[in-house]
Amino acid sequence: MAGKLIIGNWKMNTRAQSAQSLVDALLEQPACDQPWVGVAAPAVYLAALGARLQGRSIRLAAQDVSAFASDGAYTGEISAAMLQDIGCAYVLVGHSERRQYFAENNPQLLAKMNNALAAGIVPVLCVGETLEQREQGDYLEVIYQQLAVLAEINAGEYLIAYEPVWAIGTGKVATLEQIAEIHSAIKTWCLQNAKPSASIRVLYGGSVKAENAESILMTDNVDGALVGGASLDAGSFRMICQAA
Ligand code: G2H
Repeated sequence: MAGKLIIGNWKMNTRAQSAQSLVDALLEQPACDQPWVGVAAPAVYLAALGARLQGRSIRLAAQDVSAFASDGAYTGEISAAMLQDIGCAYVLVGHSERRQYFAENNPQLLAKMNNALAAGIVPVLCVGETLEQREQGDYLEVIYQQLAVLAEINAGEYLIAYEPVWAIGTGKVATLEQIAEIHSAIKTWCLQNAKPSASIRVLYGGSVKAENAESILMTDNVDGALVGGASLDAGSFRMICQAA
């Protein structure tokens, strides 16, 4: 099933030693050491992991990037240029946890997307509805509002990750029909409203694990997976990569 992209999102987990061990374990697995596999590690470990990944195929990813474009007095911020400097290929933008805990909004996310693109990093715009929004029935409108950022992007390659908030870290997985519906709707919206990316690729995220990866990855319009909890276990992540 070549052509699917798998990105592990470690979130705020690991320590220096366990992060290195996890990457080492992945590098030992041919299914993982592939250019269509990425690891989004905590920012403090990216440089060391980037050095470890030199000359290997796994891509380095960041979990966030500053909305500020240039160097300056922005305490605590990490710029796209810094991420590019240490070899990041991807950066997550607007993960639901950042929308929830840091109130990230579309103008900020547009700035982050543009900064990543200017630095030659592929941004992964994360979208998804809460359980309440799904139950109210207006989940497509919620997702379209989140996608609106893409209508402001002028050029460059980006990815989209559909992550229903109610399926994140909960063990609840969207049904294959729900996934197919939203992925199709996202691609249709992009064709009608977004400045074209090289191709429109949509990853699914939300309790992806070894047991369900293959069926999810075979679903129409699913171009890969963003994997949280299961990416912290090398054996589980290997099986997900094998399904790709
Ligand atoms: C969604 C996903 C990875 P998990 O946040 O981004 O996490 O697989 O733990 O649901």
